Amino acid sequence: MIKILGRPNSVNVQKVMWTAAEIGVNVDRQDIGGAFGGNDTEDYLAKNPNGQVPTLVDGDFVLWESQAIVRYLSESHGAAPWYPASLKDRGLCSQWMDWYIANLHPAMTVMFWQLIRTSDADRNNAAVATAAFDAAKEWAILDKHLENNVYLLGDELTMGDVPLGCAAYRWHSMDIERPDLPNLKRWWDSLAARDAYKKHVMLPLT
Ligand SMILES: N[C@@H](CCC(=O)N[C@@H](CS)C(=O)NCC(=O)O)C(=O)O
Repeated sequence: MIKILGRPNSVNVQKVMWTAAEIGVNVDRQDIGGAFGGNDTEDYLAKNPNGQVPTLVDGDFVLWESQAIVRYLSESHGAAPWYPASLKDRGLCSQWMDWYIANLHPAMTVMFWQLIRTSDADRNNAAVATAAFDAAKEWAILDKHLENNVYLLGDELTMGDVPLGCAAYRWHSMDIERPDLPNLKRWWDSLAARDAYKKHVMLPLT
């Protein structure tokens, strides 16, 4: 069975676990990283030299980088529309997946660390406000796209929704000022109604 090494409250592990659940792949997830530790051992670093989670182990094949793992599972076990049949649609999935990392993840990380992992006394509220402002500009781009699309690629949920979908839970759950982005909210509400998303993504922020 495919193993996923990584703690369930990691957003990057969540991308992988949500994907696996949507496409019906049974995986054996093991608690590594964060409070569980185990990601600084010689054995773990031999698999993933970054000492980060997640890491996939499929027989003698090892893969790290959450979005590479999402693509690997989707291509090996998923079917259209989740793993789109057309090269162009797969390109569009990658576009949104990579856009999330490049444009939204930095600001989302600042907010998460400041609001969830930093004590009230030590919090840099100016940094939170700046990150929320920067992220809102990016979420507005997605909101505009979702004006005419139910999901990122149109009418069907695909692997391209995964990274932004995981981040959307955090965006709507953290104590920040959010502009009204109705299409984004409608898309996120539709994700939040899915069993696999509830089980793997909508976990307490810790
Ligand atoms: N680019 C990597 C980033 C992985 C990453 O930053 N993982 C974090 C958790 S979200 C981590 O391993 N932190 C250390 C730990 O959990 O101990 C990916 O997408 O897989």
